[in-house]
Amino acid sequence: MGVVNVTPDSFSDGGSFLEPGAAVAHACRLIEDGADIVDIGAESSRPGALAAVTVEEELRRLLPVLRGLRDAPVPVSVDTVKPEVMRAVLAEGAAMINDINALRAPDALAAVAAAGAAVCLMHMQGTPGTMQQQPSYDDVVAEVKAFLLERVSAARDAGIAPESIVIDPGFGFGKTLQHNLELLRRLREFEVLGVPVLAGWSRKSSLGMITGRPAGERLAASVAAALIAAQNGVRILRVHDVAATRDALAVLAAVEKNR
Ligand code: HH2
Repeated sequence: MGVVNVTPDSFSDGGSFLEPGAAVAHACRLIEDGADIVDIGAESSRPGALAAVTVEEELRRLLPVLRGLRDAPVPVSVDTVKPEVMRAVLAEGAAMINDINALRAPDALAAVAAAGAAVCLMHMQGTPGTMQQQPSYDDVVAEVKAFLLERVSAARDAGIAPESIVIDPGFGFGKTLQHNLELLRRLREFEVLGVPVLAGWSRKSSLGMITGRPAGERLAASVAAALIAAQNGVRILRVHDVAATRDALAVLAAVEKNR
């Protein structure tokens, strides 16, 4: 899953693709590089993000990009927490909603169910404004798993097809470095939920803590984390750098094939 941020303030690429033509061109580049899904987001969820984007502004950013990708050869996902935005982008051809809030907003479950769309349900402790202040768990894997199990049940009960549901432990969303590493190490345990697991480690601050590098210099660390996630059973990797991640996955696939 290749990331396209149509925002002025995303933590690693804010402002680069705010103009619709630039966003569409970037999405096409990611598809050429081998992305199987592109994920378009118009509201940053970076830690400490406070200024919520209005529905009107989010749609003003998203709709021209979706129109530009109408004939894209891969499904387009939209990263949003707002049911009004979900309904509008699904009507405009988006195939998937990627919700860092796991469809907890009133009417979000119904919006996805009505369109027969796919969804990614992500775990987050707190809200983007406060989530990194004091993340705390007794058992991070058990608690994230219990939350996702409840959200998968809610999605199924709302009429979302089981084969259209993906889960994500939400790396960096209300988690310390140690929480993120514990989840990465134990990703296989999420397979018991019976739906594909998605992971997003790309350029995240935990990688900065490990390497001491700023967001723009975390490519090697991001690829390493993606590879570990893939080895631990993750089916979808949400990344900014598709070509490099593809190469790493090709090496892993070659090793697995001749095992
Ligand atoms: N991470 C970000 C945004 N959306 N969605 C899922 N499912 N999983 C993630 O790990 C995830 C996500 C943050 O990355 P990015 O979109 O590059 O930054 P920003 O939120 O600042 O736009």
